[in-house]
Amino acid sequence: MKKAFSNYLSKKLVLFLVLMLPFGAGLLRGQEKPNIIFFIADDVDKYQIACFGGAVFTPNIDSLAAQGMLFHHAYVNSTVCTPSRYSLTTGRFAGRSRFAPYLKDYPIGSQGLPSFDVGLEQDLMNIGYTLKSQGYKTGWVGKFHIGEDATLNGLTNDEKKFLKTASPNDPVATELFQKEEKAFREYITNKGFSWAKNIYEGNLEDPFDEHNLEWSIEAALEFIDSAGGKPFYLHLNTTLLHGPDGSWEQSLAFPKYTGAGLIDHELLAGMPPRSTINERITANGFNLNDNPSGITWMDDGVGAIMRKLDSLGIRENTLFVFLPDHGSANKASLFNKDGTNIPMIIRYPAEISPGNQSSSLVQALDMIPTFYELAGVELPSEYKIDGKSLRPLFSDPTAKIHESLYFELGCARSVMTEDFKYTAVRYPEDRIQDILNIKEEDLKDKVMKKLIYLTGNVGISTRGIKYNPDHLSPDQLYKLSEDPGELNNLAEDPDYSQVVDEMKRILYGYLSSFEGRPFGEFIPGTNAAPPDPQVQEYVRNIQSALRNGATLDGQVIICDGNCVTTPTTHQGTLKQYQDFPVSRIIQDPSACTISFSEPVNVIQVIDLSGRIMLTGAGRPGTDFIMDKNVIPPGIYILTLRGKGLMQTLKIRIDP
Ligand SMILES: [Ca+2]
Repeated sequence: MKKAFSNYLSKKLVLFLVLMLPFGAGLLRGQEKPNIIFFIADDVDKYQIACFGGAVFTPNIDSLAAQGMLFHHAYVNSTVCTPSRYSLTTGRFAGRSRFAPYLKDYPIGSQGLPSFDVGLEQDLMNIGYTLKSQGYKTGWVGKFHIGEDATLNGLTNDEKKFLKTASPNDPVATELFQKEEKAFREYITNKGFSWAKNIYEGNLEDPFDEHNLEWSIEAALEFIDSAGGKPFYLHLNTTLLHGPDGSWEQSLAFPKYTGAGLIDHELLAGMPPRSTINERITANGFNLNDNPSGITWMDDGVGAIMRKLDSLGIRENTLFVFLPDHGSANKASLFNKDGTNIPMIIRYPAEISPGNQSSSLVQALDMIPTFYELAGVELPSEYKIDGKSLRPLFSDPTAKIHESLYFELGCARSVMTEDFKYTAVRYPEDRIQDILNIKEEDLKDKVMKKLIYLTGNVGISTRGIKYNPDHLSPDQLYKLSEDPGELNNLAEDPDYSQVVDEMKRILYGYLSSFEGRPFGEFIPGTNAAPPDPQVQEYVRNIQSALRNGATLDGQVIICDGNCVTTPTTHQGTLKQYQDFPVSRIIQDPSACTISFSEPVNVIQVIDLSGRIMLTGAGRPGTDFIMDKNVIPPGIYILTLRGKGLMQTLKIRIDP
């Protein structure tokens, strides 16, 4: 009722503005090109933002949503930095990349495995060049991480090696970081952006391996000031919240570490001092265990940009978009929860009335065509773009933009409708041979190697496998209305065979739009292959081990004999699970109690439908108690996050 009323109001408002247009300032405003701030965070799950339901202190992001539109069903198309950031810069699926190193790895005509080797093309068909050519000043600040390119005039291998063990106080280390940062500025401006400053090449590196949000925000504020009345586009990439929670807290103690080495003074960048973060979190009634400092720190950066827009009087005509490049707990998988489904917010007072929410299916790369439409850009015919402008949602949050969405990572491709998600994993022939070349007797020691081949790259999808071993299955179908956590694969269920066929047809529609890219039996060609029976047997063994309680230590399945370990929730010690800091689990009739050997900042118990049952924290010497009145006997996902730690484990609470 309330929503219907606000829709009614916003329609009235639009009508009013349309009627006003010929008579006054409305016309003038209509002709102004909007400024655009694309605030791209790193690895953020929805629960880490209060307006999406998190018990955390994020007042600025929440007010951004209150003044604009919040999206419940926004998705990224891939869940590691490089392919997602490629799409957020070009508006294209990463699998379309014509970046030379990607074409070298996967020549046209062969199946592509989009992950860390896609990158920006020489043809400048990206947001930075396109808006610049339309009169915009276009700026890049912060993290880059879109492919490694030999044309970059960066560090030599010897210099990189030196930095791995260099002291942060060594002036040579700072000189090298400055050289690298300068090379990236040149690289980004060569790719068509007007301006670039305070760049991190990718993830944080030794010896300055610490976040510095103020360093990014400082450059962002400088860029906004420098536009001087010209319309501007800012691609603002913070390194937060990448890395485990503990790393953010640690970084607060290093305000002079930057992506250009050591600087001589601490930056404020219009943000509240770092020293006040924790006291503000607790003063506002939040628990530091559930609300690690990094979340509020990131929010402070959003606040500084909002205040800058207000001080220049340009809030009304500035489109401010907040989203992360992907989720955190299930990054490197194609699962929605904590993977592809992201917290996305758009504030644009000129066209979006306050307090709107949309449940329409949208994807993050839709932002690029949205920006083009608002800036009045007509794309050249050679600019291939995916996605659609979200502008219809600004006046009608229920407008339907997409019938389906497409996802890609390594050997996996997914499509999603409002009701179902289908994933196909298809290994190309050369990859199948790599997998089969590992001898069975070597399985125990070489599981990691096998997983690398199975999952497309080191790290790709291993978190997804921990979450649900079915993530390795060649065909997966999940019914989202009943199973939003995508844990119950219905692909082999005869009742759903028609749905599988329909979802495969939708996937085929996407796949057939990629020129020169075969995929499995969908688009036959060169090295593309249907699922291999022998590989499937390996996959079934690994899945069976995981279902029987085996876990992954980093990228390795901890195996015992036949790849099966003891069940995970029985009374006794779990020390055999290295890196999983559980010292003991005690089951009694009323509760299951976990004791930790290391601090854990966030513990979550999630049921198989994706519902969070319990959130807490753990310290050595204190117990985390799962009361059976709160968590009835059954199977759950236990997620632990702490310093240098992110673990997900399936647990069973016995009656
Ligand atoms: Ca990322």
